[in-house]
Amino acid sequence: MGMALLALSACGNKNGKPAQTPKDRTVARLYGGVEAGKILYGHQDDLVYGHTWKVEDVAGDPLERSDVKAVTGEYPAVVGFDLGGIELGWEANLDGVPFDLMRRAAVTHHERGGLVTFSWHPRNPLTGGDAWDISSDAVVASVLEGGEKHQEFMEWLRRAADFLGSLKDKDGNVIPVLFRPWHEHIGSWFWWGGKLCTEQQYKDLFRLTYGYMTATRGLTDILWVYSPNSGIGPDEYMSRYPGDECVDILGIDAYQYVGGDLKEAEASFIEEVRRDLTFMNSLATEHHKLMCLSETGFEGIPDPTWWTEVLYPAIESFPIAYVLTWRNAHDKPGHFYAPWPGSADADDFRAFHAAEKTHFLTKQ
Ligand code: BMA
Repeated sequence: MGMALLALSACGNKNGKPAQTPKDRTVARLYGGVEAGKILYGHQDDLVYGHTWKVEDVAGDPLERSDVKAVTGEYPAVVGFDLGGIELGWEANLDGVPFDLMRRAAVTHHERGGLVTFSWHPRNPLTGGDAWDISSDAVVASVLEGGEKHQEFMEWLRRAADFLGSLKDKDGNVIPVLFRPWHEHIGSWFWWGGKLCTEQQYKDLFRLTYGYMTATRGLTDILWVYSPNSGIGPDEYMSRYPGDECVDILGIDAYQYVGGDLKEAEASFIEEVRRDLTFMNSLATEHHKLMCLSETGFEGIPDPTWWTEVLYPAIESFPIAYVLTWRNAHDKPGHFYAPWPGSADADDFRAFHAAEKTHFLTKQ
């Protein structure tokens, strides 16, 4: 914390090497952070609403509000957004964030020196339900080549690509962003989940998405994040890996839950995250990839010392580029994963912010 994101490494044409692309520079910057022993902190939807304020409150403003900044004085280094709804041409996403506002927030965060990551909870193209509609195991097959929904699905990809391609900086260049489609796919709670399609079909879905975005649409500055859910081992983790050519970062989504005793649940969460990051570290080394904790959190943060006593010890000894906690919903008071002014964990989050390994964004 307390300093700008690491300076970009020099680019250019020295020694006949090809010039670095914006993606190369972003990858280099992430490696730089890892080598410096830093973990970037990220928060979903940080700039577009928070625990005490709504999307409408920032619709026309310079996007300076942030629960994280209100508590620590700094923005998160990484901000996440979700594309759910873009596929149908909706004006706002599944959580009510207008795509125009999301675009402005993404570009603003990039221009402040931060990193932007996109997840996607698209509707179910076969049943018309939402991403969580698992009533049919024929959905992935239906969108692949030869499937009855293939043409329609290509339109969905077109709309997502149009949005990602519309994220341009002041000079008109498309900004490099992280994209993390088809996440939490070993478990079976999304239509692309483990029991809903074969390994091959999942890989084909990922590759279709990658191929369309890069080869067809020229969106070559996207950093691709592969993020299965937690609670699995390395074999399951890799069982649906679409290939080194279409993945840049190995992620995992791991949430803390509590059923019985809080301290026991926390101890097993720490153990689980350490187990995940240990095998991912070997895989990342073997496959020459970055790694991250792509989603985490404890809904409602029932333990006011969760940040320094649970999350920090779980991650501090691993070379993860970033950790992202989920959103602070404005319309569901108990659905928050980051502090807000007056939340019980605010002091502890300030200690997490001040800790040696965490890194936030200093406004330039
Ligand atoms: C889930 C919840 C939902 C939300 C979805 C997509 O984890 O936060 O309320 O709609 O993510 O953002």
